[in-house]
Amino acid sequence: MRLIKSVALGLLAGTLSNALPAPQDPTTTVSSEASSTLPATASSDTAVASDQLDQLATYAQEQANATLQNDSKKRSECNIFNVAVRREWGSLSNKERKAYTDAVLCLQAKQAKTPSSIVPGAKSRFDDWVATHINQTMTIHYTGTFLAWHRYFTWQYEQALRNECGYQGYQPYWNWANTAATSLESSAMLDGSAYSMTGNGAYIPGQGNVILGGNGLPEIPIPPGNGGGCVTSGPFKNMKVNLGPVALGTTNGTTISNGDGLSYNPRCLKRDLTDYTNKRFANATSIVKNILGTHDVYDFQMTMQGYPGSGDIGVHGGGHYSMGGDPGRDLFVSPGDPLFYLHHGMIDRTWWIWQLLDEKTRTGAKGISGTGTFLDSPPSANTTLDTPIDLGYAAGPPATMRDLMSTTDGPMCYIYL
Ligand SMILES: [Cu+2]
Repeated sequence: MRLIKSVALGLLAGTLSNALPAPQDPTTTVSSEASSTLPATASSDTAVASDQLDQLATYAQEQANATLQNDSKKRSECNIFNVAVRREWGSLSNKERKAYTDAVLCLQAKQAKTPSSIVPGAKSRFDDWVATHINQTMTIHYTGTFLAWHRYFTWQYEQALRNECGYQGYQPYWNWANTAATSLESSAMLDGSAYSMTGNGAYIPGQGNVILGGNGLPEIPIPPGNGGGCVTSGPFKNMKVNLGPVALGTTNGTTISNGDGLSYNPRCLKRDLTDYTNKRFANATSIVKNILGTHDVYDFQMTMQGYPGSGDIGVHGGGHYSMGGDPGRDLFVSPGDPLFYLHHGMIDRTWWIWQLLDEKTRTGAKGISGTGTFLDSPPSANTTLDTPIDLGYAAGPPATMRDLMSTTDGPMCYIYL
């Protein structure tokens, strides 16, 4: 525990470089074992970063427990006895994994609440979430609401699984550091078994790069993965993606869309699991860099999403683009792949850990930075604690940013293990 405290204290005192061995950037470290296509990652440095991540998570748990036990200042009913605990997919039993995917399939079989006059392609309760994300994409990414909006979105999805589909567990998350250290397809989450989140798509040979960036910024070529086609196994083998595409990056370097993406366009779920992207942008070092290397929320959320022009797509883009496929590579339609919610579970966990290193500041007004539009274009008002977050037909009622800054002091009551 002493080391954990020193990590946090070092951060608070601004003496991080003295308190911790600096995690190395895997892209600049050359290992003799590295293949020519993957970023070289010295395993010892990765191990250091992995340990640091575990220590930081433990510290966050201790902080959260202390807050939950001391309820004099709290405005919610959340306490140490009723707090939900979200866990990593690999730590769930087969029974727990199947309970989760069964609940997702249940949501996909339930009628949509979105009127078909508004979103004709929304055919299921699951699609209500996809439609809401499509409709709000330009006002929830690179905005002041990014972190809180996706926190609420994921939490309401978890609530629907529990309240509408009888799921007794909580939202699992995908620790990118684990799959970056091994491979996506060898993980319990993506091995394609009946107890996975379904695996890769069928292999399509000869794919080219997906090109990100552009529009005046340097291009970021993302190599194809080792799938690309329809998924072939696991619980979501037969699922239909009904909405989109809106801005789907393809492996011939183009982007395709089907108008506003709201019409009915049923097709298979495609994946193109891309270890390169996971290892390059969402490894243990990049996660720790987010948490320890950033001192204000502006830097935290920009590092996470990637500073435009930096050539880095951050852990957020890293997770999304390592799923690949359709709708995984579509910024608008990405919640159409059920893996989205495990990815955003980890985004939220990373924010949660970072917040608990300086809880008062980072769950208050100073924990918000940005406006209501994508990179403030067109210019819009600053996001504040009073800014409403409305998930449309997916879930109500609207919350405010104030409700969403803490996972234990407001309408929500959960922590991460
Ligand atoms: Cu999003």
